[in-house]
Amino acid sequence: MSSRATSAGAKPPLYKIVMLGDSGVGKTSLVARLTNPDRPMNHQIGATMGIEFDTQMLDTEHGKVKAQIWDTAGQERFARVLLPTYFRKAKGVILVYDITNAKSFESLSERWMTQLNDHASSDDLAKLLVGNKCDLESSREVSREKAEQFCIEYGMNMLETSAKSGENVLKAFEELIGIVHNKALAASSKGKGGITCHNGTEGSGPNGFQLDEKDNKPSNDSSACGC
Ligand code: G3D
Ligand code: MG
Repeated sequence: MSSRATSAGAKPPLYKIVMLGDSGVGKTSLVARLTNPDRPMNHQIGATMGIEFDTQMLDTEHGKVKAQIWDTAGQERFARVLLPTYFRKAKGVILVYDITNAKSFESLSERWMTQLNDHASSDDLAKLLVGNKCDLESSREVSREKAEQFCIEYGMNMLETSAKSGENVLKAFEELIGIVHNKALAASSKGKGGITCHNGTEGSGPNGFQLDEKDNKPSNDSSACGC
């Protein structure tokens, strides 16, 4: 390991990232594909009824980092109540639409970007647009050009993925976490803080994510922080 953040016995930094997008676009399937890459897609996955998260170690150009990936139901009924908690201390967001469902793409600008701006400090937040279900090319309703236009408008990159085949799934999470980590390193070197350690303390500032990765409670672990 060669990075500054993961040198000499230090635990890798932990970043919270959140999945956003309409119900049915494949958010849960993308997370499952990332965390269990060899498992065939589970067609029994039900609509998520609250908030849940999973963690995954990912590579960046500056070494390994840990992503804590939050996933929620797309239903507005739940989302409205849960959004403040959902976005709290998030460092990155994956905005997901279904390339075979034009409505899911329109929801991004009509609903999800607004909620993002209302509940998250967007200066701080890295964003990636993901067009999922690219294995269903013959049913495509959203052109790449349209998605690219959205990216220009909102200032983010995009990838098309398939949770079914696995195409670009790892790449998408790695791309986002790479942006998040670079931002944190830049903030840290300016003395603003941004890298968060597993014990809930932070390298040099107040903006980190302070929940324990396992149980979502403040951590009591007082092990050494290597940030
Ligand atoms: P959500 O978490 O955004 O609500 P899910 O979406 O992950 O629950 O997925 C919704 C449905 O889309 C599921 O089908 C799932 O199998 C399917 N799906 C997810 N990603 C892909 C993909 O990349 N390609 C294809 N072809 N299907 C996908 P069911 O039938 O269980 O509703
Ligand atoms: Mg889900």
